[in-house]
Amino acid sequence: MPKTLKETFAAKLPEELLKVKELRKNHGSKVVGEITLDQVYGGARGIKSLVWEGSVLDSEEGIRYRGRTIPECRTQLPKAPGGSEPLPEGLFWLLLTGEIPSEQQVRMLSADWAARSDLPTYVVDLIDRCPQDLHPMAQLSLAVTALERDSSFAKAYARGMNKQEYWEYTFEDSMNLIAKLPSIASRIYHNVFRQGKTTPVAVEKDKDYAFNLVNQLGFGDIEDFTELMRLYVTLHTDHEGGNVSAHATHLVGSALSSPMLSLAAGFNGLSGPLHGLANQESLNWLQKAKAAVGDDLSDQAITAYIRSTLSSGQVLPGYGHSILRKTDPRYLAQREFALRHLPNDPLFKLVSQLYKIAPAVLKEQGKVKNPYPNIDAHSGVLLQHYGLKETRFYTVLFACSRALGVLAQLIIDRAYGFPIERPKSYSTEAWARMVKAKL
Ligand code: CMX
Repeated sequence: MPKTLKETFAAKLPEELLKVKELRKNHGSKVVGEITLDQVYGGARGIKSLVWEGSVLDSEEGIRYRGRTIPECRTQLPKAPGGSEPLPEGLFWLLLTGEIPSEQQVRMLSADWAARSDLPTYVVDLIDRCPQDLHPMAQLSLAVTALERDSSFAKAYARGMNKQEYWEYTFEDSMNLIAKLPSIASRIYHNVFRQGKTTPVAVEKDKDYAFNLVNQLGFGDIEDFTELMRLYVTLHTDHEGGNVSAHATHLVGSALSSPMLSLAAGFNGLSGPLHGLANQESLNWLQKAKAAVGDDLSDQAITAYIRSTLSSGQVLPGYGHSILRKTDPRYLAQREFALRHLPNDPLFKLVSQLYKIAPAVLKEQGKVKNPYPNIDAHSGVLLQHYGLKETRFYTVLFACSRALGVLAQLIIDRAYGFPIERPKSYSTEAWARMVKAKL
């Protein structure tokens, strides 16, 4: 019998802990950077202050998961029988352990998640009582917060557990959370967009995470949609530690709040339009653009429409990034999928034309540091192609994926015994004194 994920992580942990111990013992007092006042006032951009094992983002190349690029992950991670896109289960395994799992190990993880997927009645009732006009992300956050009642970490802490055990309870809670997300997400979807007239079908215990997500939403008969969701969930998991959802989960987790409360904090951050909500905003924008230009996808018509958005003081959703300075490879992976599966979709044609035109128009402004598309410029077009057209739901799908990355790191945080976070702050007067400025 091959090792389970928990056994694999536990087996590697002593070696990993020793590496960190030696690194800090021998180099702990070395200087690793300096900061400017502009960085302090500029959203801490570029300040090196976080440890994040699963992925590192290079401004030119994009994300690498445990050293592997997206194209490498797409070929190396195990697939579903007959499928060609990677299974997100494999990426979760890679993020947590640094190892590519075998097919058998991935099947074991799919089965483990499916077995943990049932929702407690009080969570179902809570979701069902939400008003339909409460944003699906707020409903998701409520449901995840409510799962706190069943947190094994919180219960063990209340009993008085040993610090060495923190990660094991965090692992169990994280596995339960990830497993339940498709059932929560699809319940919200049926309530809000099908007026509660339909309910999600049961999780199929012998199927993978992405299949169950698509199937519970009601699209299980579209095979290509399941393949898309395998890719989609894999691509949205992790984008190193400083983005809002990752950092919020990690920060709240550092107070030893349960994985439920930590993840809910991350989801609340993901709900912002400058972060995860950009996928909703992006498709809304594309639909408005299509309504305005009709079939005229000429360079002139598209340029004029982008300019009208920018001149009204709005951002172009799906473009720009705090760290990336090139086209997001996650965008390119989705583009490749679209070229293969939906080359003639009218909105995909618009997205392609935008990819050609928008960077130059954004550059005209003279202030945008990265005029190229990010992941959110593409995802909505793929979802709407397969019939999932409710843009208000899109960030929930992002969340079902992002949970994998931030919870993998939360388990690592607890295993490494990271302390509560407490950066130093100063008033403007105090900063001014520090740089010897007169106010
Ligand atoms: N459209 C219009 N203006 C933009 C822009 C865009 N897509 N991207 C950046 N800018 C503007 C900024 O608003 C800022 O203007 P001000 O100086 O007037 O405030 C200026 O260009 C400089 O910004 P920047 O340094 O290039 O970018 P930031 O690191 O400050 O912000 C981001 C990054 C993603 C918030 C920004 O590019 C943006 O708002 N993009 C649109 C929303 C979006 O796609 N978000 C998703 C990002 C991916 C994710 O987190 O999921």
